[in-house]
Amino acid sequence: MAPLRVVITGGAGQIAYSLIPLIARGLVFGPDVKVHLRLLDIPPAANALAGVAMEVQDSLFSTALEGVLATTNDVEAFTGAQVAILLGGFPRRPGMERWDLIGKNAGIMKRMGELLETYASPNCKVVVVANPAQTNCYILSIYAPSLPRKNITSLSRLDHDRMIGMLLHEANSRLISASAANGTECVRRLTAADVRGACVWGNHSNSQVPDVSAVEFFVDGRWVPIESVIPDTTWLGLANSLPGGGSIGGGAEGQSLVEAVRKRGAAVLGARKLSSAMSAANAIAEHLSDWLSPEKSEHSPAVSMGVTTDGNPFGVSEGIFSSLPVRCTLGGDWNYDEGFSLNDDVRRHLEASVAELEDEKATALKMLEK
Ligand code: NAX
Repeated sequence: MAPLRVVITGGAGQIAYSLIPLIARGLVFGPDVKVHLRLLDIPPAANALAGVAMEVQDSLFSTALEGVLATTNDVEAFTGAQVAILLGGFPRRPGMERWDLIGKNAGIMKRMGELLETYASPNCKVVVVANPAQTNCYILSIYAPSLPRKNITSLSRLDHDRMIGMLLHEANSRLISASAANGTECVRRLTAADVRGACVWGNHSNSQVPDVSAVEFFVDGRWVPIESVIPDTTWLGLANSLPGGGSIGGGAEGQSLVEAVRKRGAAVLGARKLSSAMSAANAIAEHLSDWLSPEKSEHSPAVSMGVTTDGNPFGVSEGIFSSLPVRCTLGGDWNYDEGFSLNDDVRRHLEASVAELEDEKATALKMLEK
């Protein structure tokens, strides 16, 4: 069988550097799927890109990797692409307004859309990571009108995973303290597979809506509601901050869960002086593997994905892309998870996030007209 053609834009960037080994080891599309990687970057990054290609060769990734093309020629990179991972974008520079950034990236996405429309496989599956990720999906969908809208997605899995990570951190410390207090043996540590019902709705920005209202943990052989493990509803709720509470769940002192998830990217940036890369690459790998790997289970769990809002059952206005709960199905499709419903608090916050997405869309369109 011909290898799967996977284009990665921003191929010389830091997320690509963490993502390439995951793909090349067969951890994304399945161990039996051969991949031909097409790494694209812009001419000023050509040397760095060549260095990445050298390192790929030196890593002897022979299992899943059939070959690698490193190029600054976008037509060459996109020709025949069956999967497109769009990391390449214009970074925010000091003094730059958010709206300028949206305009610059809208121009890049316009070009990516044209490339997908003209040169990629007609059923190419796309994940947009470059920010503003959801609005970039919208721009792509305009300039790649033949591509089914369901094929265009954006990454909100990192926000989702950040929330799950914080919930697990908090749940495990409470379960371990409770078992120590009872004098019982230490309980089994919960892992991501022991959490269900989580979703991050809306934009990938500070307006995102981390929602734990339907979360359950698998404890002692049964699913139990989140409050029975973490009874602190102030921390869990959509309140903006805790009044002087202690640090729990791995967030900063006094932060609610929602606030900690929203600010996690900034916290990593503050600590590392570089934005999230390892966790972003891992989230992209999970997003793609849930969606496209033939290895996945028939009953995949609900996950957060940036998808078209057209025909969604949650009452989110149509014509944009937003993070919503979906279930991936075998064969590379996904459906909205209708098991989720919005409580009043979540709906109110989501409306604000959707208004921001509408605003970004209008700005991007205006900038493209200039
Ligand atoms: P880097 O700045 O390390 O790499 C970006 C690369 O893209 C650079 O090598 C640059 O030369 C290249 N590039 C710029 N314009 C291009 C174009 N027109 N065609 C091809 N390549 C182009 O950024 P990195 O840390 O890898 O992050 C990539 C993107 O992910 C950024 O836009 C970032 O904001 C976004 N993120 C999105 C996340 C999400 O959850 N949706 C989380 C992680 C990340 O912050």
